[in-house]
Amino acid sequence: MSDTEVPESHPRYQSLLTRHRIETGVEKGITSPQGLIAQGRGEAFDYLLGERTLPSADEAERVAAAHLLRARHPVLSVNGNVAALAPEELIELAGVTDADLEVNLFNRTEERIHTIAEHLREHGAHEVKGTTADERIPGLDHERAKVDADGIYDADVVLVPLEDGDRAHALAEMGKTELVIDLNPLSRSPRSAAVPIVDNVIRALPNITAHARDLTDASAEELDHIVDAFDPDATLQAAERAIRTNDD
Ligand code: PTJ
Repeated sequence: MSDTEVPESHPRYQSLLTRHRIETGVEKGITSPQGLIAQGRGEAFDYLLGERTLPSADEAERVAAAHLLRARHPVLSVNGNVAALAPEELIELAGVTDADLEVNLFNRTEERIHTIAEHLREHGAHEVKGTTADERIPGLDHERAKVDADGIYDADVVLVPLEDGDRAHALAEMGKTELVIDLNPLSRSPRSAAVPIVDNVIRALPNITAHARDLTDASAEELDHIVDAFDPDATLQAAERAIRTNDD
């Protein structure tokens, strides 16, 4: 079934659409089979969050936009799930914030790296990093550690959607500012992030882009103020509260 064959009137339209994108991603060799399991976990949390962007997540998305805009070298890390779910949204955000796109996989194979890079180019990306893999993130085993020297290795700010906990921790240890999108507020990755974004990547990416557009003319002082006023723990607590009590 293609995207267009899901009836828009269906009460769980967005969720069905998302499933089909992931399924197609697996069929095309973009998403790993484990990506299906990650998707299932994400769906459960999204259901508990009411499949909406919480006010606390919207604030975190604005802060993420401010970080990307003031960064020396921002990079958007791309895995097999986000590539299948939101390729155009990723490319748009990279364009608005002048960020690099780098394919960086948990279950790394050269074939999947190239398939994803090609998929992004088909959706309009000019340059996609991740194929050189000439540097390593310290503290991780061989395949998961591979990054481009002029990409994630050099970046000061990295947006990592759906990252595994170990790598999120290792990137933070390298001193990088991590912006992590993850629907599970209890997961280790958002907990090691400077900016945890507890939202679905499908909603989060276009919203970060909208905030970035809004902040394009903001002064350096204004961006600093947005970043400095942010409290990551309060965001995580707000998301957990929303899940437990069904309240913002
Ligand atoms: O393509 P690869 O090889 O890099 O692999 C990517 C996955 C996601 C399979 C890999 O990183 C993995 O196994 O991740 P985990 O440990 O299952 O964690 C995935 C996290 O993402 C979970 O906390 C989910 O709740 C969350 N998640 C799943 N779908 C979404 C999501 N968060 C935001 N938006 C989603 N659509």
